[in-house]
Amino acid sequence: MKPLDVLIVGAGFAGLYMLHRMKLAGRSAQIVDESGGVGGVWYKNRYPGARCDVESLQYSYSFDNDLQQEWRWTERYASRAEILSYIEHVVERFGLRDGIRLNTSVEAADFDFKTKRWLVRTTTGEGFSAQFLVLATGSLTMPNVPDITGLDSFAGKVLHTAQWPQEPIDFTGKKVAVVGTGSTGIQVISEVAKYAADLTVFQRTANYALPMRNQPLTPEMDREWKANYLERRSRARELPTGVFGDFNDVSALSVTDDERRQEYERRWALGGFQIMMAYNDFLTNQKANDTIAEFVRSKIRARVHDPETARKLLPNEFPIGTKRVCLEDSYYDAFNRPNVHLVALKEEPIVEIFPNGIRTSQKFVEVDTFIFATGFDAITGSVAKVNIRGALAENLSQHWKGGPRSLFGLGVSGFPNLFLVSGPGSPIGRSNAVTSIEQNVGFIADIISFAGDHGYSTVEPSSEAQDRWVENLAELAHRTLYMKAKSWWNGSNIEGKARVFMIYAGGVPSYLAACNEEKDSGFPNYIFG
Ligand code: NA7
Repeated sequence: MKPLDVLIVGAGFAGLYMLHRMKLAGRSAQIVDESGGVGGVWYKNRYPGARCDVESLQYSYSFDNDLQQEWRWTERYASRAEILSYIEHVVERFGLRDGIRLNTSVEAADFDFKTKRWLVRTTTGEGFSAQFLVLATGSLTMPNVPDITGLDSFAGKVLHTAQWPQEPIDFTGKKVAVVGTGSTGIQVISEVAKYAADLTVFQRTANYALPMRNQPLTPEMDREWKANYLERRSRARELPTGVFGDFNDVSALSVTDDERRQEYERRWALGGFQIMMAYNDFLTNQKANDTIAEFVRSKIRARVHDPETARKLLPNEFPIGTKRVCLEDSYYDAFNRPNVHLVALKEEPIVEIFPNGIRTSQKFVEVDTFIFATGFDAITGSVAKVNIRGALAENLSQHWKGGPRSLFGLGVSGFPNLFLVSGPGSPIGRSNAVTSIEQNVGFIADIISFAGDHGYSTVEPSSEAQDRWVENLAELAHRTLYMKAKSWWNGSNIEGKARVFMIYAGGVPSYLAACNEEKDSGFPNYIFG
């Protein structure tokens, strides 16, 4: 077994930064990743149209000012290809390549109480003995494929957006069915609509999608951001989602209808999530939420020509923002094309899939390619297939059956020397993932150093502190409207999964304050041994 200080699982933004920090600290560290390349979620989700919905200048590392000053993004919102080039650049720039073992999955990890080390078995037969095990396995790792009667009998191609083949697929002249209209579905539909002979979209719940207004990043825009990078990064950390923007800290109900409408129009024209920052109570006050939800519906009505299709596309089953709001530039326009059709599954359910198509309660649709954009068993799904055993009788996945338990989303009582980056209970999903990752990795690096400096060989959260954190999470979520939506944030997108809001709902600043206080007071909520 190869001895290491730290074994890191996952070569996405989180794992790579963890490796960098461990190298800087002089620790022996290694990444293993099941994929054939680095990039994590960006490596796997290679469907056409894949793009990040956080602006490229923000969805990038901030830990190295030379890196952020020198890297030149070409678009306001980066495509998957550009993000992957950036990640490859980071790997080269910081000399990380040698520390990454690809095509290697962890099968089992057991904490050995005699040696106080994690003994880790991988699919390649290689074993590791590591003092610390860091799961940087991402939130959106385990694809969800619905169990539809007859799917096995389908004679054409079946694709899931997160398990896309390496070779490009030509949809020209094809009869395509897309199931799912989340962020991913909206992107893939916008793109495939341009080529398919026939595209049928199967929508279970209509979603709110705002204009992305993607555009080339001009030299002026680039210069302006870079001249203010440090202040903007720091201001972002003071805002609820950790994303820099014009956050207006007043209630939507504190202004007149006219003023509010003007403000929504102004921000609509700017694009992106700017409109979600127009007022501070969209997620806590149903009436405030109704004002913006209705504004968005009015924009959808105006975009989609056929009134019946527009009606089906109107989101009205959950408050806006209680599951990830989507961004689009041509999604609603796709439904104005003659080759694109919409099936609203709650009005017209699927009956069965046949070798050459699909029958709904109202018709038969010929299909030669199915695309499932049906999301993920998110956040906890990534640990489900790995047998991780600490001090408890059950493994981590079994331990989380009733809902995940952790302290800060970074560690679990009963699992010594195990860390998670952006685990359940952290602000992941409700924040700029890259900046949350950097902060999480920084915290983990600090606690590992603290343990080393004080001669401790083990560290884990105390069960009392963890109970308090879990209670606090539930309390924060219940002060919001988040539980009104079925989403991957609260587990209700997966049948049988515990319905628990898995994300820290108190906003980035108070999460950071809690982590900083923990560190500054010498990690009192951890047990060292
Ligand atoms: P999401 O946001 O979980 O969306 C999944 C979509 O698939 C959503 O429209 C679901 O409908 C739909 N779905 C899931 N199961 C079914 C079945 N059985 N039948 C029909 N439709 C189904 O995943 P995404 O990949 O789009 O986005 C994940 C994150 O990536 C996103 O939040 C961003 O952070 C980036 P539902 O709404 O549940 O009725």
